[in-house]
Amino acid sequence: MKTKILTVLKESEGFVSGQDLCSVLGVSRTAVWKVIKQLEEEGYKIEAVRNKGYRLVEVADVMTKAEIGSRIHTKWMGKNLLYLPVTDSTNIQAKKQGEGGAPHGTLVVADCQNAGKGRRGRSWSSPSGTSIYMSFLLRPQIPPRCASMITLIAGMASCQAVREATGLKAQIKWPNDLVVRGKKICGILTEMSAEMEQIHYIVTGIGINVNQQEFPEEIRTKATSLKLETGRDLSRSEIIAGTMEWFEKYFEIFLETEDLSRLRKEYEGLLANMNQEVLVLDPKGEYKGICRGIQEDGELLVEQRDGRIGRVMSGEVSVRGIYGYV
Ligand code: BTX
Repeated sequence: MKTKILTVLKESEGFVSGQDLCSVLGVSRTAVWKVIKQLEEEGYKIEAVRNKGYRLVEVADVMTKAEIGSRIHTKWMGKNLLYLPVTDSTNIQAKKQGEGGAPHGTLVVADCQNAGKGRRGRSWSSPSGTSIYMSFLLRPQIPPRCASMITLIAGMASCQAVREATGLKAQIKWPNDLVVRGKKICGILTEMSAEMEQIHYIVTGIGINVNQQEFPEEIRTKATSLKLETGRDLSRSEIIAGTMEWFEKYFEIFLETEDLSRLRKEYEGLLANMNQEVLVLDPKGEYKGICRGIQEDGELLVEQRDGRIGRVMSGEVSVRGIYGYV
């Protein structure tokens, strides 16, 4: 009911009478009043005027299940939503949802993680009250070798959502980071439960630094947040909902071909490495080259000195710019 009241208040330009809210929702005036009080406690500013009703004055960065739910306008992505004020890691929780039979598109969001995970045992700094930690569960009928492409699609979706909400020229650092002006604002971690031929489920986790103003010493020089880059507070719920909408759209295009052939050009338009010199940290030996985009299966194309195009598989190597982080 809270989500419905919020949605009605957001969609109306002026006041909504208490009577209208009661009849739309089929509940008593007292029930409506109680929900309005709860919303105020969560940080919404709601004006209540006798004979006029209620009006939503301001929504800054409220992050609750109702707020996120009222913003997600998708067919299936993020429709089943689990919100946790504190958790170990949303990826761990989404995997539990996967084991428990939760539906395709289930989204887990937390305000704080105390065991946020990066790749290969690294950790993800996850303080409360400022940033986005979200993981979603997918049950696609695709071969396991296609799973790594989901990270790239999640990168496109979050990049577009960040651009829309901030106006910043966020870019993708292949394969799993977003950067703004050469500094990291987002990391993506995809995990999979599968057999040789069949995927049970995939969990993709996205962490975005939104309103953070300080970072731990060890990442201070390479991390930034959307607030530090724009100078204003941003709504985490808006960025989460935007990511869900873009992801659903891109994922459906991906499923048509089970590769990135129809998304490749758009991906390359968002790619920070595009036509830049990169250093490929291949375990068999480092080499430098120019990034020439991606292959249909998501591998990075790197033109070497002799003109040969090398293909870099995600997971095997890291790609760093030669000057600075990107
Ligand atoms: P990664 O291994 O590429 O990046 C981790 C590295 O990034 C760390 O070793 C550190 O140097 C740096 N780092 C840590 N925290 C931050 C931060 N907040 N901002 C910028 N740089 C940072 C990238 O792994 C994948 C991260 C996924 C995080 C999400 S959050 C929701 C979901 N749940 C979960 O446990 N992980 C994912």
